[in-house]
Amino acid sequence: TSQWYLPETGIYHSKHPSVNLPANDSLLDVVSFIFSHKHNGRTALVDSLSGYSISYPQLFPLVQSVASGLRHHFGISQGDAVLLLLPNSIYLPVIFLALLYLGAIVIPMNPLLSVSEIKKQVTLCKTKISLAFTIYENVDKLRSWGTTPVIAVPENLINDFKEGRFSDFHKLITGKFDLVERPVIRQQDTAAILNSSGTTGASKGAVLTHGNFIAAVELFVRFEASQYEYLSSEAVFLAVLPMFHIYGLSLFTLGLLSLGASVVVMRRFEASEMLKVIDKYGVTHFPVVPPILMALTKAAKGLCGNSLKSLKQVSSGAAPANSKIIEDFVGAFPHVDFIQGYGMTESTAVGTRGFNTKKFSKYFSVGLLAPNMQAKVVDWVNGCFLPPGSTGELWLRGPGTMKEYINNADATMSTIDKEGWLHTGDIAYFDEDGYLYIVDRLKEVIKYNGYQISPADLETVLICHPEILDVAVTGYRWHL
Ligand code: 4UW
Repeated sequence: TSQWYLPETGIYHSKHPSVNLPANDSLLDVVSFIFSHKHNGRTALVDSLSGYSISYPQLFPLVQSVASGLRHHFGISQGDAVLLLLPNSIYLPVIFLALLYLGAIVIPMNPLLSVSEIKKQVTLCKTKISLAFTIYENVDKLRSWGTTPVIAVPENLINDFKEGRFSDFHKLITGKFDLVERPVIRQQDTAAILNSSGTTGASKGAVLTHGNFIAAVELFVRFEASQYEYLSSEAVFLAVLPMFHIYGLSLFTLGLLSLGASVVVMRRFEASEMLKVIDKYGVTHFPVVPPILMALTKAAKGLCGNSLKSLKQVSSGAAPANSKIIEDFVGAFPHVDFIQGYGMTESTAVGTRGFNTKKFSKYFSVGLLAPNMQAKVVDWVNGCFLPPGSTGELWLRGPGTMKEYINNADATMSTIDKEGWLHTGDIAYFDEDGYLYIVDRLKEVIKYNGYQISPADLETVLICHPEILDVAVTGYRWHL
């Protein structure tokens, strides 16, 4: 452990060689090299249901068209805040990249949120919303609340453009506008604000900069690709996990596109459809949360022929997967490389990733620290820094650490200390090989299918019920 753990300082260093982060200022500069590559017409994004796709050569012109249309028709410019209330869609990455092009601030949210929940999150950001993209069903809801303009995004171009309801989006995506000039963007400029309940209390807006996402692209996605020869531009990823959550956002809208991989987009999780999609598109890589892992294992029992044989890697994270779930999966899919990863909204998904080699198959671990990352394991009673094998609160330090919680200096200060350590609220230990194990949670957060639920937010909802006088919500770890 001499190189990666220093007992004098209590600091764990990544075992990976460090990565030189690009000095480019804009996130789009960093991922834009993909647009100039020759991908031989390879598919960038494909809608699993309709088969409608966007190829790499089509991607950048689309991004430019949408960016220019947003400027000319809707006046969107640098620093404007734009809501993205969308399920997974091949257009979500296009819109996200177009907004980054303009230097706008993207606020992605779950499209299933109620208007009052959306309102609450927006109020929290104290930001004027200049525009919202959402599904057609949400348009009236948002307009009645006063968010104008609202652009309805269709599921795919082929069927939905016959109807007038998507005319604004149609204009954006087909428009021949004068190209707008890109503003000067710096790495410390805000790219997105994502909801997170952090370690305590109600939801907060985690401010993530262009520099944070550049770190996510380089340290989380591109570094891993450099380690695995099969994670090349030949890879076909299945995007079931939501792109409004940090895991899907950093992976499907940025990281994978910067590799030239293909992303098969499923709008929602549906077990039998998922199996068909894997075979139909020859999916090789599947990022999941533990409930999907269980669904795959269950499905394996009834499989015949070559079904699901294209899968090469399944990576699970966002919530604990217990050893039984993992053993069952690995037993059912011996040909698949299974790893876990760990990250947080506040670290822009940069954390740890499993690196299984023939010698090591540490399935129960969430992996090794990403390059350029440091950690401490801290006894939360006496503040001592703990060596490998000892369990304490995990602290992380690295270039993915968010700028702040918007308009919440107290929460920011209690989460990121003066030395830049992000207090994760997770209880963990490193083993003698530097692999991290998450064993429990110190913080107040409930994870449902990988989504965060703040106990404080639930209390706020419950207390509105006329028959409820007082309420206290607490997490309960349910062992499957
Ligand atoms: N095991 C146990 C895990 C694990 C975990 C997360 O909603 P957020 O803010 O963010 C996420 C991000 C997940 C993620 C990022 C990058 C990556 O490579 C990956 O690989 C699979 C996953 O979920 O919630 C953060 C909180 O979620 C818990 C933990 O409590 C953390 O603080 N968590 N991953 N593998 N628990």
